[in-house]
Amino acid sequence: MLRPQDSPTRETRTLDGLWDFALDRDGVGRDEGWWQRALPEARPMPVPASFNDIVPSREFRDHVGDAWYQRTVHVPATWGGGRVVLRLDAATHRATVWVDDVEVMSHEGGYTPFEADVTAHVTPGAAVRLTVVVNNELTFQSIPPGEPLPPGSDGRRRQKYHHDFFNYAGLHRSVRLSRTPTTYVADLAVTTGLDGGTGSVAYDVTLGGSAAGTTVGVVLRDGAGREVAAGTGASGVLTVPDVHPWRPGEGHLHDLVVSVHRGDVLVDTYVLPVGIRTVEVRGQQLLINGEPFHFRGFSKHEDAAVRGKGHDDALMLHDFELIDWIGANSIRTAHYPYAEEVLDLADRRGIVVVDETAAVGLNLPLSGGQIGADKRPTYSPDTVNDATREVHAQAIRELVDRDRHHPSVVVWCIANEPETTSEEARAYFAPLLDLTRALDPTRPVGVVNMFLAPPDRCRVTDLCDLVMVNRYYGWYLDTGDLAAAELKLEAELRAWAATGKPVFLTEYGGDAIAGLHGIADVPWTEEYQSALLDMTHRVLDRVDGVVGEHVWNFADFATADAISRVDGNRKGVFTRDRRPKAAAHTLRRRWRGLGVGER
Ligand code: BDP
Repeated sequence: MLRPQDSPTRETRTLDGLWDFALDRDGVGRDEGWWQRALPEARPMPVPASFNDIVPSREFRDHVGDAWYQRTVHVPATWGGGRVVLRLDAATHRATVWVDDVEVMSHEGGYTPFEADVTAHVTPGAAVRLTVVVNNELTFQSIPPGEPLPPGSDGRRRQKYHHDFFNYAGLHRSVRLSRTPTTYVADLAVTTGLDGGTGSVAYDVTLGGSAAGTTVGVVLRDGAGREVAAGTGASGVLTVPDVHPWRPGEGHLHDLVVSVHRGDVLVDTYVLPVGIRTVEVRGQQLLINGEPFHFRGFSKHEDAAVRGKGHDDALMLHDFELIDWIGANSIRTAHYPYAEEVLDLADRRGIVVVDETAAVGLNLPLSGGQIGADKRPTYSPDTVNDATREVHAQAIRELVDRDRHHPSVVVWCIANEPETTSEEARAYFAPLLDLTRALDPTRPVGVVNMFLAPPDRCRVTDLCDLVMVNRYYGWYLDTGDLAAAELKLEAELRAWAATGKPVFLTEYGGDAIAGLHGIADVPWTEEYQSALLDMTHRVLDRVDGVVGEHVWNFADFATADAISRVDGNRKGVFTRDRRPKAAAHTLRRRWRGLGVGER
């Protein structure tokens, strides 16, 4: 699925802004056909945003079930004779969409886009009623999983989930209506290569509509707009002598301009930004353009006060400025695919990305912050099962399809901290890893390992291209005893390194309440958070085969209520409103190589 864009032959309109909104408290909207008329007791709701924190009430924050969005959409009179497409960049966790009285699409999964050709249901020059019902229920057959709890004392529905971030829901990203020609570029597959100073771009164009009498041409332009290669035909390989590659820290992009002609008439044109670069795991190194790359950075979250997981350009830009300020070179999209705008910006700024599905919390022994509280097997006919795996496979297909053209993305991460010690876990993950490689043979793929599955017990990491481990020595283990933590972390990382694969510490860190200080090793203080990072870095610098360090987390973020959480998870190096804690300066000194007293 190609993203909508403006071009000489295409036009797009965003439908962002205030929509009408109604919580479906009693779950009656579908039976009563709410899409057929104005929503009952509608109130305004911003798109994009989570609905949970807009209204100051637990009813909104903790709502479980359906929530309805509606607005009027005017279809431009100039759009006659074209194809009209409605696209939602994300609806968390699933949605059904109506144009007037006609159901046009449904989608499962909260973090990938979906679209429908609605040409037959709209009239250029007239308005339609657009209705979306979003549902936030989590089950063992959703990604991420969850399950219903008995109703609360107020009679309201409740649910439980195993991941450590608030279950925000709603229309988190843009909604767009766009017009394309009826013969159009429907899909593009691009693979880049490098051979010394020569780059290559293999391309394959799929046309939609009637291809009769058309010719396809491509032109590749460098960042300065100069034509560096051209080709004819729907597929081929472009060769670029003296290529300017995309590389970490320098997001040089080319534009691949695809044009479809019928005779002399331009039928459609589509422009895809392309970064010419290679990625490879060789021995214990991860190579970008043949050069060893060391990940320095963070796992993040899409999370902010008021708007929850709603995408916001200002916050995104600010975060990238902070990433630059601190000297990081990479991020991981924990624990779900982020807005496409984030990857666009990472491409342009040369920030490297580990791109993750929303498969988090497939681990029942680790439940509600307690280990061993839930005795059920994670993988069984009644819990995570074959149906879950199919939903998970679809999430992988949609992630790879959406993000395969981003040069910033160098690793696929298909799950965070699942249960991986059982035979069932191996049987669950082996086909998913195979699927990812079949979809994209050009990038390494992995599963993030958690501490209950050390090297001698994990049954999944040996199937991965690299070792990705989250470790909280000094926090959840050896709390307050950094000397003990240092010994254990080193022993474990050495054991992982002995597997012969590159080792990436994908999470480490501890909570700190900004402004809380202490002299000795006192957990929750800014000093302790910094000391824990310093301890970890000493270990990382001693162990060969380590290719990366991603601190958990970039910023404090919201979670479900829990006695171990103080208004959310405080492992941020920045507060939720992006003020640096002491740890931010600690990291900046390391990552920018600053000497004592330098700022
Ligand atoms: C890790 C999880 C992450 C949590 C973190 C924590 O991957 O989602 O937020 O622990 O407990 O296990 O802070």
